[in-house]
Amino acid sequence: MSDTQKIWLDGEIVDKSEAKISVFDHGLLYGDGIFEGIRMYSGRVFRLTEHIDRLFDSAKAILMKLPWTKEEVIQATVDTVKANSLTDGYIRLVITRGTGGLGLNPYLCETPSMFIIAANIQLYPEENYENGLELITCATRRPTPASLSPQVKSLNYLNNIMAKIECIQAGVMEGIMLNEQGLVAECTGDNVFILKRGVVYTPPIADGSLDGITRQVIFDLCESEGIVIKEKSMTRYDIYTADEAFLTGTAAEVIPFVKLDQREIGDGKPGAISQQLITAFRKLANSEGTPCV
Ligand code: PXG
Repeated sequence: MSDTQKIWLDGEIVDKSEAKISVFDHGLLYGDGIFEGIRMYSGRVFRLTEHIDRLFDSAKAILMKLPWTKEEVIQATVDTVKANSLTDGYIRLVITRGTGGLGLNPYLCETPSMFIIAANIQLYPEENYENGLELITCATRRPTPASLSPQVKSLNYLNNIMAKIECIQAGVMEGIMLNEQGLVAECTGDNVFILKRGVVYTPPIADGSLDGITRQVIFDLCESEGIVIKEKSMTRYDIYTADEAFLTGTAAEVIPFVKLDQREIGDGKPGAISQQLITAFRKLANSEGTPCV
């Protein structure tokens, strides 16, 4: 994006060069804040209400009182997209705890700050959708929901970043993260699905994954496409021996993976049901959403 990029910051649209927050903001000092990553297709924001609902749930869970209504946040998002004349892209909505002292106490912080960035998106290369990704299992575990709920999309992503470093060092783009019991939770920024004997399975969110918006889209699409889908706790064995496997996320959309820890999944090629869901997802993403024109 060029220097003319416009950022929404605490109620104003400002130039990228003017979009600054304090070094005393607890979002920066402690990762005390929340965010959403949202996509837009063909001039419409995809599942915007669902993202804003999740953002407000994150705020409630961390006792952050927001000075905006959901309608105002939706309007701010649309205004940011318009200010950047975007039709397709990625929207990052961030809310920080606000400025405070050099201590953890969030009650001493002033009002939360919100900024919204609307940008072009860097996608996985199309060949990854055609040939499928290779994954590893990361040694870094997802923390138990008893210490921090994975539903809170917080500004502290170090756990996922540690796992992402492992992926990059291994020469792959994503990796499976297990919970403390060794059950499959999710990937560093995506949810996990497998297909076995015609049924799609994904781990229950209680096993340590984010309740992904795209994950929910897969449940909707399976229903409309007549595909059986179930939640099931799984170990790596279930993935190694699956017929097909794919990931979902706002950035990745629906993308097949064909290898985990050097085991080929199925015949090592993206499966028919995965491809059917990719096609159905793309059709849906380009046909619904909150208009920004
Ligand atoms: N798990 C985690 C830990 C995530 O961060 C997902 C699953 C998928 O959820 P959605 O709601 O997007 O279907 C996420 C979302 C990025 C990026 O910049 C990451 C996400 C979303 C948007 C951008 O890598 N992660």
